Amino acid sequence: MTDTKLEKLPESLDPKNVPLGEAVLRHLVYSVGKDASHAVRRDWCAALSLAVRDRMVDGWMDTTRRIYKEKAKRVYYLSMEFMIGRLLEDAISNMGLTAEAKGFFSEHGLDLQEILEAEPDPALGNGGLGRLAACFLDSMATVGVAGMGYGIRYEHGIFRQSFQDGWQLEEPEDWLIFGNNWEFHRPEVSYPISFGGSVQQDAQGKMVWTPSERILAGAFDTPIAGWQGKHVNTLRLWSARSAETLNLHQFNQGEFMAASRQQVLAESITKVLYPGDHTAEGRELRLKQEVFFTSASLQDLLHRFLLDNKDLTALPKHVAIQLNDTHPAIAVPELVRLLVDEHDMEFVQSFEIARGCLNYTNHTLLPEALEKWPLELIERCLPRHLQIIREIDNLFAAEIRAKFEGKDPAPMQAIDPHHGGWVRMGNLAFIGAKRVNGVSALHTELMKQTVFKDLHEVYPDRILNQTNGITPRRWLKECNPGLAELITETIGEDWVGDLSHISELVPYAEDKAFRDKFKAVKLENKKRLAAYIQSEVGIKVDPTALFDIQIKRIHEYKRQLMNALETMALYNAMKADPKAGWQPRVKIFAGKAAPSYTLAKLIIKLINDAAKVINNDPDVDGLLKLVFLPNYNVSAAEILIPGADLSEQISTAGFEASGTGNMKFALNGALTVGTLDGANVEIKEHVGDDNIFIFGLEADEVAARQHGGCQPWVTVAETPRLQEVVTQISSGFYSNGDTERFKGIVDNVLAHDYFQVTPDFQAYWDIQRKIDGEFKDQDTWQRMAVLNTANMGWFSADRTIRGYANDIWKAL
Ligand code: Z16
Repeated sequence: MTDTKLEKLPESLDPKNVPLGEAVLRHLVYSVGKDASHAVRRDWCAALSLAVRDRMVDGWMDTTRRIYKEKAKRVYYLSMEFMIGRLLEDAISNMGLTAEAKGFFSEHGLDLQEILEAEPDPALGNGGLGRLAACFLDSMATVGVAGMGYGIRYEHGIFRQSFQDGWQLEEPEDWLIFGNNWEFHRPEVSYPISFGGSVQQDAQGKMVWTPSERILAGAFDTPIAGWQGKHVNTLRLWSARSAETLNLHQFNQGEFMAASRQQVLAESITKVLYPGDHTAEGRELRLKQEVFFTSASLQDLLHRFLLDNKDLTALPKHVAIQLNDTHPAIAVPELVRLLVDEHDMEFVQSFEIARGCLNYTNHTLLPEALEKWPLELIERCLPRHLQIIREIDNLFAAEIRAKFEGKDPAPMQAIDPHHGGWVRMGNLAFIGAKRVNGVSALHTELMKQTVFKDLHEVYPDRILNQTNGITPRRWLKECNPGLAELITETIGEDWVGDLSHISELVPYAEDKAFRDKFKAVKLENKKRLAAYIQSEVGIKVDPTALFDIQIKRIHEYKRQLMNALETMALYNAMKADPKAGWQPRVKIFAGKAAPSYTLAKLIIKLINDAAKVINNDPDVDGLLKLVFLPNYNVSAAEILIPGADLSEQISTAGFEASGTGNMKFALNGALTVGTLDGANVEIKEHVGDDNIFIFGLEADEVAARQHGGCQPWVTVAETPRLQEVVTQISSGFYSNGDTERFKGIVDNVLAHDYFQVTPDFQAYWDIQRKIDGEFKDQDTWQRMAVLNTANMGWFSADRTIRGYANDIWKAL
């Protein structure tokens, strides 16, 4: 640091002393370099972002100073994914600048909403896991946890989805193409990350790793302001570059490609997000991504710790690290390696330190999602880490043998020696963690009974639950301004910073005038959604129909197929008797399928093909529409969720760890049709049995059926509406007579049906018809809708973060 007398900046430089509009104009000209008369929306968006960012910086530095002064415990949230979505509205809203910004732009004949929409949507994640990390950033800053997010600055986020003849097409996403006005590049913050090579013992007996490849991790910081901007945390994303400089000699000889080889190889590490959501990606590049951001983050946090501490044994007192799934589980051996190899500590003590800081969140029980790496790959890329993993495994085995006589530690160890040898990252994370948590009450129980049964028996105090939550700022205040205003004018604004206050709405469920206003807001939101549908896919829908929405990644266990089959059965029934007084419905789907998930992509094609038939059939015009919206992302969710009447949460019981979309819908006054799965169970407890539509098999029944042989073809034969639909699909009714196209789906349902679509179909049909009836009684429906909004306070991510802070991090 330089020696300067300059401690406090002159008042005149404080951005708060300049009206926001003036700051925007100054940035437009002097930062963006555009004349107001030539500026396009994107330029205004850039100028506004920079002006708002200026307002955040003081709070950001204050927060840093306060953390130092108070020696607050630091929390590091390590996540491969942060699905942050657009940041400008969040920043304006949390900084209390909405009215000022709106006013300035309308004075100049511009619409703030349109300028907000010019911001690209950073989609640095696949689904719930990445969005949860983003909600946690907002809540850590709101609650006042000294938290920092660490992740990867992917050049390309999740692919952009479009449809070609109803088939999913994947195109690269390019969020950085016009620059990123939120981030601060920190060229001076850079750490080496090593791979390959070999390990030798030196004369003192110390292990010395000589890597064959070295890459640099560079830091990019985004400030994250909590509600009312008092506390501003940092999201630090790492970008890879080569440690080698350009080979000028080769370059001058005209060998341009060869000269740039090192750069290209290094930069490939942070090029693109892997698009699999529930599949472990066994590729070397994925392993390198995981090591890359985990090692950079650990080096960075150790460096920060050592700025004002000398004794690394005190690390667990000052630092808590949360591993978001097993993706950063290499942190267990990496932290030990840094302590032993770089800071000359003993192995056993180093492992105790690691086990004092690290915690692991599990997000799924699906076996195909549990990461495991071939020993051969770990040995080749990370020879020193493999040695340390073996040492940790030995220490763990000794601990088990000492505590439990006759217990075989082998099935619990990180290394599975069978079939060529594997490193099981879930086991490694569990062994190296102080606390392990699930993400809903049911999921945590199932963790104890299934994947971590044996480890739970030997460490019964390690597993605990932290039910997921969502930030009410983005998922109510910003995405649903109409409802937010109605709530605020009814009970005041406290709910934004403390969602438990929303329960003050409960008595208003009995107030007819309030219900009518609530319904009017919903109708406006449905009109906005109808306009969005019209512009995206050209389908006209009636805003007074029942809007029934299922939006999430496409997966067999989420059972979009069951919803689609029910839609086709409803179509048949309506067509057979159009005058039977049907409740008009709009069935809306959106979601991406992993590019390699053939069956999921076929389900998309089936829905798109069915939409073509149903939407063009005059017999059901005004009764039924089917819509699949392309490129579902955070921005689309912000339009879809406020416009929903019915939220589809119909996963096979026992398979959805929590769900968070379920919470967003219910908070925005949609009723849930769902199974007793994930957080649905807890939503039911909060909103009340009478205000939610629960159906279907329960988790234990599902497990029994999956293990015992069941015969789906028999069930289909016994379920006439389902039988009819299956026959139509296989005879080419939705595929111009092509009987081959959907064979993959039909065969799967008839022969295996692992996810229990056939046994749940009739119950699903029945409850949907019950829903039709209840929707017709709008007074009762609106009463239930109000009670959903009013009873969702507990699902704030602020509550979740307090839970982590109290039970896991000891940081409040
Ligand atoms: C993901 O989004 C989730 C789990 C997982 O293993 C991988 C990804 Cl990318 C989801 C769960 O499916 C969902 O139930 C849960 O709500 C979410 O993680 C956040 O915990």
